[in-house]
Amino acid sequence: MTEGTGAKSTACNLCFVNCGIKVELGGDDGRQFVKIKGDPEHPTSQGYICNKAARLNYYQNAPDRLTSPMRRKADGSYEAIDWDTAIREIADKLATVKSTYGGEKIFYYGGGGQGNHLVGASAVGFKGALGIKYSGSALSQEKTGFSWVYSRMIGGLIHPELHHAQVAMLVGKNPFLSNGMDQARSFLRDIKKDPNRKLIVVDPRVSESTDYADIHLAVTAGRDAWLMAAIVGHIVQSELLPMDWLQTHANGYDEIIEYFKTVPVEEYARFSGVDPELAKEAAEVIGNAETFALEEDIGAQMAPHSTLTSYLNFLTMLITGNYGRPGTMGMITQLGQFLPTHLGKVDDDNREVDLPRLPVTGFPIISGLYPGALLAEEILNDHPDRPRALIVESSNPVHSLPETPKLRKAIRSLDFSLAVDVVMTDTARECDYVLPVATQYEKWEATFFPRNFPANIFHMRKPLLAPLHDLPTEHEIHSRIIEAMGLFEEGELDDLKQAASEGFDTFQGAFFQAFGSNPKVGQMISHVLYRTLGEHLPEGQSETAVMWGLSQIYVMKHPQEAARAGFKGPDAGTQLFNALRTSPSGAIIGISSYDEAFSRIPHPDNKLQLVIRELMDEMDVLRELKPLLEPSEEFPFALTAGARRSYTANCIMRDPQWPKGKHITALTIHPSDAEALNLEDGAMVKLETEVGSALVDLGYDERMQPGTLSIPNGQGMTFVDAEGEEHVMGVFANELTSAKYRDPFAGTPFHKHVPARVLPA
Ligand SMILES: Nc1nc2c(c(=O)[nH]1)N[C@H]1C(S)=C(S)[C@@H](COP(=O)(O)OP(=O)(O)OC[C@H]3O[C@@H](n4cnc5c(=O)[nH]c(N)nc54)[C@H](O)[C@@H]3O)O[C@H]1N2
Ligand SMILES: Nc1nc2c(c(=O)[nH]1)N[C@H]1C(S)=C(S)[C@@H](COP(=O)(O)OP(=O)(O)OC[C@H]3O[C@@H](n4cnc5c(=O)[nH]c(N)nc54)[C@H](O)[C@@H]3O)O[C@H]1N2
Ligand code: SF4
Ligand SMILES: [Mo]
Repeated sequence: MTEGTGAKSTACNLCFVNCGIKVELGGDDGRQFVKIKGDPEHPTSQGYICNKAARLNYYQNAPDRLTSPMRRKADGSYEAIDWDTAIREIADKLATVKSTYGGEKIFYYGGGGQGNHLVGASAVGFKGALGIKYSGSALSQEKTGFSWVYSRMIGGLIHPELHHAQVAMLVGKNPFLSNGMDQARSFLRDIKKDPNRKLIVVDPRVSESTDYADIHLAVTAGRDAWLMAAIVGHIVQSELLPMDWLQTHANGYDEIIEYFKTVPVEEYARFSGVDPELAKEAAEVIGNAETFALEEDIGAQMAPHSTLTSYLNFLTMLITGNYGRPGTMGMITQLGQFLPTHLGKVDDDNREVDLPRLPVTGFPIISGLYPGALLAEEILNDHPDRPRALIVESSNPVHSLPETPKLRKAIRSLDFSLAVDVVMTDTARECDYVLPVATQYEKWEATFFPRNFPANIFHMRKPLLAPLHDLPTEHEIHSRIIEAMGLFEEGELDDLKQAASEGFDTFQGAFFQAFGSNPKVGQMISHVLYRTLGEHLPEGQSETAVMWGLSQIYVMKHPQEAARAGFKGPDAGTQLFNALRTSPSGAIIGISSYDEAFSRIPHPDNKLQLVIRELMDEMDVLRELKPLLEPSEEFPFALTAGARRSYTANCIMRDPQWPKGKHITALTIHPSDAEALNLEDGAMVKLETEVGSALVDLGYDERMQPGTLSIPNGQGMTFVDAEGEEHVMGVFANELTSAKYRDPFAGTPFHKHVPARVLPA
């Protein structure tokens, strides 16, 4: 081992919090991550990291990194091919699909994982070049129901200020293990210590986070909607309502109040599995709080009635006036849209009209992202409008979307498929071509996940080391394919290149002029920026060019916020871009003001819209007290197919050596359920669902709710070690899930509620 070479700033890419870290490189080749610490300079993580970051070397220096383009042979095996051949063949095949069927028959999936969204920004121009209309991503299998709700009610993405709220509430979220918020464990410790603050957690399991709660509402799995309706009902019936505030700031509050006056609070609470007195106590704590903030996550978003639950969660916050004040929630400004706000047309009855839809299944498209759970169904038919090609970048949908066997078959049935990834993923193994790229630490990177409020931060990270084997970035791949398709004339971009060589001011004028006069510039915007401005940025920064474009958009959309952060005048966008390039631990990009909380609501009267008719209709169904998915005699358990544990990280870590600890892969069960089935702790068992079965080790877990089972996420992937041996660790969750169990509005799958049974192996 050689000595380290001085720590460099970057961010952890293992969850969407992206804590700032300092990495020391070393080892024989100088490329190993030998020491990783939290970065105290990072504006939001401030030195905090969790247990996972220390093991990032398993991502960066994975022995299964791909180094050459791969092409599938007739026998299903892959051969390495050179880059020129790969780009030419891929460009030809995409051009053929486009000319035969139209670009909208090429579907896109992915565009970034937990740490890398510049691929998605670069893909904007790539999709424009190909005429791609339909994109989906991991967000459209968890967050689109939620985004439909905040878009309809508020009109912009919000940031719940959990750290500053007097009362905080978590619904289906276990931040002790999953983080998913800044400095999660500090938040849990601080709120528990403070006698003036309270934490309410809704989780069927006695989770590692409920240990910190003042009130744990141990809802019966899948029945959050009844519990939240009871809470809103009790708040309304106890008249814990800020009537003046509602009159000034909300539409539809009168109808909501009338509705909830008749909700049978005790009956709903009891049906949800929660003692009615405890549910009422929680409602009173919320209704009497000075400030209240609620965050939900996939425990609710991937469970029955998920979109309705999101709606009830927002109603809980808004009916109590918890918006637009410190310690509540604020509408965040976005540099690059993480999840585009869905601003559809709504009729007089508060029902959305003309919702965009998928061409074959007709399923709604929210926030511009088609639901991944519908992808296989959309492909596997003989409808003339079905997709004919798929491009997957930085995602592993065969692993992460429901019902893997069906999706595998669907991808194989396409005319063309391409995966762009750092390793040979489960998805890549189904595709015609696989292109390898530089990792997130070998190129400039950033994520568009929302950050802090009111001071919003953005962290654009420098590469830590040169790409292995000179691997290209996605930006380079996109541009090479566009060029191989001959979409620009020879010399068509020369004026812009010349302008770029003369500096930012000249480039800005020339770019806006070209944007107005040549439609191809807008259509392939990221490609144009990359090949013009990008080529004149200092060595290695070309892939940041797209951020110059996004910085221009940001300062135009949010001039006051940007000005408060110091970016003003005609070149404010360039100032912001330069701040991003020169702030190794992240920069403040805009400062919001609570005074503008309502003027930013994009409704003509700047009011919150409390009625979503489609979800009020679904709310009526709750009166029947009938679960959407019921345990049956055949499948008596509700399986959480993919819980976050200490060492899971979606599909980012494949090496079975990366996790530490016991019970890493175990199917967990309450001991009372296991004993009734005569199954011993540690035994091998067979886990069966309607679509598949798996052998797995059983782990007793007193924290589990009886009647439920749980397996970790991110397991069952095929890992090839340095000797070429294949290893598989744990259960491949989506071999067991069915795409038919999904939310009727958003198509988000019920991964927290898969009907299952467990038998001796
Ligand atoms: N360690 C680790 N952290 C991660 C990730 C990772 O892979 N590993 N992935 C990241 C990603 S992409 C995401 S989206 C987040 C997800 O973060 P979380 O949503 O916090 O994670 P989960 O463990 O999937 O689910 C949270 C809780 O939902 C509960 N739950 C199950 N069924 C129900 C139900 O019916 N109702 C309610 N209310 N709760 C229920 C479970 O008991 C669990 O405690 O984590 C992020 N952080
Ligand atoms: N059954 C079940 N299914 C689930 C879940 C569950 O709890 N249960 N959780 C769901 C959730 S919340 C999520 S967010 C999804 C996540 O599912 P995915 O979106 O499929 O997973 P990621 O781990 O984000 O995928 C990241 C991919 O990017 C690749 N990669 C890493 N760095 C780079 C890079 O620089 N460039 C490129 N091109 N590729 C790179 C990685 O190798 C990996 O293949 O899974 C979902 N699926
Ligand atoms: S919370 Fe943990 S996994 Fe998430 S970004 Fe921070 S260090 Fe990485
Ligand atoms: Mo996620």
